[in-house]
Amino acid sequence: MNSKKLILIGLGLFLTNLISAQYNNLWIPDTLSGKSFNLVIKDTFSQIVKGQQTITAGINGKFWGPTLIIQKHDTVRMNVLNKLNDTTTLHWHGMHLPAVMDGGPYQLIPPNTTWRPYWKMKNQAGTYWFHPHLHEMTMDQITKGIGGLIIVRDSAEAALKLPRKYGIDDIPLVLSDRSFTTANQFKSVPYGDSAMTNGVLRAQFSLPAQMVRFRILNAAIERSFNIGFSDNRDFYVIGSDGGLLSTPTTLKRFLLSAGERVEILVNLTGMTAGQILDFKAFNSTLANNIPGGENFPNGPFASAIGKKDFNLLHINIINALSANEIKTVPTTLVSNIYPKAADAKVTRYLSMNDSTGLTGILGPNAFIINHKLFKYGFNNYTVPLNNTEIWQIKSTSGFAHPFHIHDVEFNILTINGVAPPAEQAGWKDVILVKPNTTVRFIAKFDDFADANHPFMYHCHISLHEDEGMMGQFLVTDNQSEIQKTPTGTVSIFPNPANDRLYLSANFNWNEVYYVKITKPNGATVMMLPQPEEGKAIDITNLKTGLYFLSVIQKGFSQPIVVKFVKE
Ligand SMILES: [Cu+2]
Repeated sequence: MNSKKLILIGLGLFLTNLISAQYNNLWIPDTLSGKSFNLVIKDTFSQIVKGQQTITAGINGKFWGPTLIIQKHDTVRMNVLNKLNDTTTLHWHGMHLPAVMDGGPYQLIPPNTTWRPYWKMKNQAGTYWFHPHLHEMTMDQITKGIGGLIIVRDSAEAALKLPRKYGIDDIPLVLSDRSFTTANQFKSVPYGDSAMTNGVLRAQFSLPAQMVRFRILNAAIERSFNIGFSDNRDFYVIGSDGGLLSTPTTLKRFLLSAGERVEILVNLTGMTAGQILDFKAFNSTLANNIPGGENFPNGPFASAIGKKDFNLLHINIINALSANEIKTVPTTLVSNIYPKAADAKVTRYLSMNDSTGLTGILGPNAFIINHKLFKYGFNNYTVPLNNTEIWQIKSTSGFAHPFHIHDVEFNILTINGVAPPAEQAGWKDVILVKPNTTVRFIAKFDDFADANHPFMYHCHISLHEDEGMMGQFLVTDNQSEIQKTPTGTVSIFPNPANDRLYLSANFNWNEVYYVKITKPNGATVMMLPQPEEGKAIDITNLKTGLYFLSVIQKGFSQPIVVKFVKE
């Protein structure tokens, strides 16, 4: 071989490395499976850009958190320890559960406190997530990276020929965007200058030449992503927020808004190893009033990728894993039974508005719902337990807002009077309501929520939510007012205690709504929503000393307080 040829080969290798150096390998979050999950939220550092590390927050890690894999019908127990310096909350987005377990803005977890919610998984197989929901701090805490995915599995999904090898042909893709200071730190802004996939800038990943499944979450603060592929190939939507559709639907573009999830199949069969493909956001075609479609040259809503097309994942094709991998899209998926409009007991009329003149914490430009800013302690609706209801969301705002409601998965009846497109006709918990648009959806409300722990509905653009574009509702079979002073008594044994604590009450245990353990200085160390009767409270991790244990009875605002000593 002559030297000229060697130089050319060397140059070729150099260029290849240079090209791949543009990209960073996609990070796939670890999985946790089972019925009990330990989640530690903490401040940390992460190497996101070259040079100085970025101050981040993560769950059991440096940025974002593990993917929880949960079987339908299992009772799951969460041990959430807040090691941040600030109070936070952890909301189980899309989960059908009692409000006291929901992790909304009323279920505060102070620093160094363990919160132990539990619930029976009623959701069907699908992609859900969890994230902080501390009012006025949601945007900051999500920006730092706190969150994680939940994959629910069930027998109906397991019976289908779908890719489900996590991280191999079933790929979690968490889309967001960030801006950095010159010192590589996150800016808490509605729009970032760089797209981020699973916490990675300019992500690349190798995918086999076969049918591949993407579970895509929009975890951005404000931006929507108009997803598609660089060669404009078809993809197949198989699932929306609350589970699989009845049948797949073929698309080239899908507009995914903040908080929303979509599951798609992309058929890479027939491609050859070494080929490349880009998964992109085609945001240049978005209207100015769609999040991400603005093209401000400067100001708080300007960003380098506003109204532009940009990459979300650079895909390097590798050989199919075997000759008998899935190559076709199923013709049908699951049979979904939605509530019927005729079963609705009431229609509630909500509107999303521009609040010219109303001043929120972030200034006078807040968007609002029903012409009111969110106010702690103010209840907007009381839904009778087990009611089927139609909610109509009418936008008078000049900007599109992704409407999200807690507790239920809903089914869209109409958008501006006509049936929704197939990809939005399944179970949903977020819907982008565009200007001059009216969305009607139906849902059944069968989880309890009282004024101590209400459910929320809000715009899922965290900035708008923090500004007060939110409301709350109760779900109750008992319309009576919350009373102040409880009459019951609670006893603790053993006392002093070493590792396990048992409680008994002189009233029906089902009335126990909340148990909280605090130190004499008032600092909370443990929060136990609706602890089960006869089940020991594990206090192994408490330091020795005196503690106060408060029991809140359903329907009362003041707790019953008893003391105990940890030996
Ligand atoms: Cu909004």
